[in-house]
Amino acid sequence: MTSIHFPDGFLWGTATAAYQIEGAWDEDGKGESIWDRLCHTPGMIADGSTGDVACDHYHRWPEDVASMAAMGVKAYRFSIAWPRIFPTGGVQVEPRGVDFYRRLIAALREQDIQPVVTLYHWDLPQALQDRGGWINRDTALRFAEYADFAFRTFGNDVPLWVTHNEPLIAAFFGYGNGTNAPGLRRSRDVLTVGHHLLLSHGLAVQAFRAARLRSATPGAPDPRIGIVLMIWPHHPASRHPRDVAAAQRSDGAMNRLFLEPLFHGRYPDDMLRHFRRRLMVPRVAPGDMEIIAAPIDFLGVNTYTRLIQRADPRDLFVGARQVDPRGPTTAMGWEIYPSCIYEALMKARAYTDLPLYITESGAAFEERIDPDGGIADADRIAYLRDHIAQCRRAIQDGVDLRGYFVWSLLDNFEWNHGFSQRFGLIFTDYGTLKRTWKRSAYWYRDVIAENGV
Ligand code: IFM
Repeated sequence: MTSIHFPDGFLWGTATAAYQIEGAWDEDGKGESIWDRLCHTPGMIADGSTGDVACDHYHRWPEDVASMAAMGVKAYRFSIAWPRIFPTGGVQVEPRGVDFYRRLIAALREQDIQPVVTLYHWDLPQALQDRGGWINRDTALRFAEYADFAFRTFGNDVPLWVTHNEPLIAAFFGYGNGTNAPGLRRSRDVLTVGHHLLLSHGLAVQAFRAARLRSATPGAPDPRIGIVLMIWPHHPASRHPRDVAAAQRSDGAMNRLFLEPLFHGRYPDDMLRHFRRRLMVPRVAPGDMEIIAAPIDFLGVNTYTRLIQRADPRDLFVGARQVDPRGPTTAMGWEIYPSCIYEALMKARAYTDLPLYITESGAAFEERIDPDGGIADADRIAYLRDHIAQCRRAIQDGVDLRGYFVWSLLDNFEWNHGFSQRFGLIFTDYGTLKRTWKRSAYWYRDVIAENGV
């Protein structure tokens, strides 16, 4: 295989999210989140597990930071648990939660690892859910206050800020089909939830601009702000016009419904018409779209596979059903389709020429520790290699791609799949919480050192 090199300064990173790794769910004054509540509700998580302990990163973070330093990663994307800082969503600050993130950020900077901080990776304070959660417009205002606090507290030490991770999942899976927290099936409110998430993003961007952050590192660029969207390509199962239209609708719901408001200040007309027939109408107040479309500095793209869609009127939301993958899959059942990276980046570029980052890319496979103590995850190495090659292809075709973040640093709590899906470069033994580098971690260390594959 020929070698592939990346532009100088390309940001090689790893990614995690608070609920998936931290544990310590009720320690040091942390408030309950909607994921705590969902996981404590019997029957909601495939293997009956919870994130109560998860990877115990809350206590073992020095070891995890040391691991990243040894791997040579340039950036670490993690999220702040909102209820760790504001146990009930606002007003009362919990200083022990603030200290935890302050120490983590300082340790990363000491190792020359850039912190990339996501403000919302789905763990809403339960106290806000009790007042309607994201159906209630007030939650967007509370989010802006929390964001403002985070900017003013940690801002100068964080070069890249992300308002939301995959608002699509928070809206459709949290409030639509109920598989994710808060586990509601309120299809008529889903678009309003999505709208309030986007509105809260725009309000946070306003707070960010008002905070006028300056880099703590002399000569380094000042902190920047963006959002992370899930952008997966949607392909029709056949050339039949019904399937083509089905793929357009699912692309509309998953991708365009978020890209268009952020970059064009409006929702896609075809999707508004489609959803109106299903009595799904977002509650938009005058001025909201301008707030949502406020200029940002970069866009993060999470992409893992493609979806092949067939028309199916029984589907509640888009009238489309995913057909079986057309090739080998990961343990999640997701087709291994490296071109998803290229197609997702091209899709993003059709909306913006802002710098882009692949903020998540990775795969779960079934694996265990070999008798010799190693974990020979050749399938993950092949996956990452082929997906990274697609990043290079996009750069060659003019995409301003600035970085690539492997999901995930370590095996962790995969939401409603519990601990059954291992995405990590590092193996987590959930009994002892011992971490063991998989072969892919060593491989990634070499990729970073050589700035290429
Ligand atoms: O684990 C998730 C992450 O929290 C959001 N993006 C997709 C990952 C894999 O499913």
